[in-house]
Amino acid sequence: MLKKASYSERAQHHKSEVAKKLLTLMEEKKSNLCASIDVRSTSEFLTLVDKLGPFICMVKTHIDIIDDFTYDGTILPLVELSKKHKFLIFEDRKFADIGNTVKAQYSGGAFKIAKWADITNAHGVTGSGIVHGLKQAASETTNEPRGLLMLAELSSKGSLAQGEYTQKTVEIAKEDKEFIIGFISQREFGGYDEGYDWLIMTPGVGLDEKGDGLGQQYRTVDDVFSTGTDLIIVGRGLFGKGRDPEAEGRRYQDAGWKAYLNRVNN
Ligand code: BMP
Repeated sequence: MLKKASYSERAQHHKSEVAKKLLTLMEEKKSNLCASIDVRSTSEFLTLVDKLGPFICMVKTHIDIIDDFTYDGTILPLVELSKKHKFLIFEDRKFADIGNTVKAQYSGGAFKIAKWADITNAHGVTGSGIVHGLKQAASETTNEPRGLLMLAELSSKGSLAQGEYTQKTVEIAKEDKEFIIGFISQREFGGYDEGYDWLIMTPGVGLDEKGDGLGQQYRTVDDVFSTGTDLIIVGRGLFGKGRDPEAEGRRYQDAGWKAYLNRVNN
């Protein structure tokens, strides 16, 4: 079993304002659950966010799959809900272009992600310019703190993000201790000796299914915590067909919190 400090201890020492905020909230709400609300309509999206709000520390969006998206109709109520229930917002944009292009994609277009998402993520495939482009966009768009996750590994079958690619992505993350808060990955990458306290956020988590027939691979909550996860990302396990989002929200929150306590107490 890997040993890490408690969320509240890590909040005290973290160099990133966003990471501090998130870790504090996790301890306060006793939740390391991020709900991935991948639905196509604004009303279904907001209804699910409101139902799951009490059980989660973060909402993960794919804002570009919402058919009736408008900034005022989708984003403003989402931000209101984030204040009502106290959670952070993570837009799972998976940026993957040169710095100059991602800078415009992050701050502009219809979505204006940098304005409302506390956290977003990027692939390492184009090199470290992507980090500089996103960081510039954040500072030119808002005074609110923003954080970036690097996609070091993916949950899907046959993912090419492994071995040397993953290691090189971890190297990119070392370039910025403040803006880069951690990884989307299936395990942790150490870094404590060098002064990094990366947050490990893991999708592909499910307590009932093993996969989805389209390459997704699910691991249990205990399994991902045993390899260093700090925060579990769950989508269809919470609101898929026939599921009661409130009951599942509580179930995954409890499972995540137990796995966390087990790690810090042992
Ligand atoms: P679900 O729990 O319904 O399988 O959803 C998982 C979510 O996490 C999706 O939004 C997907 O885009 C995202 N995701 C993933 O499944 N695996 C990864 O490695 C990275 C992801 O962002």
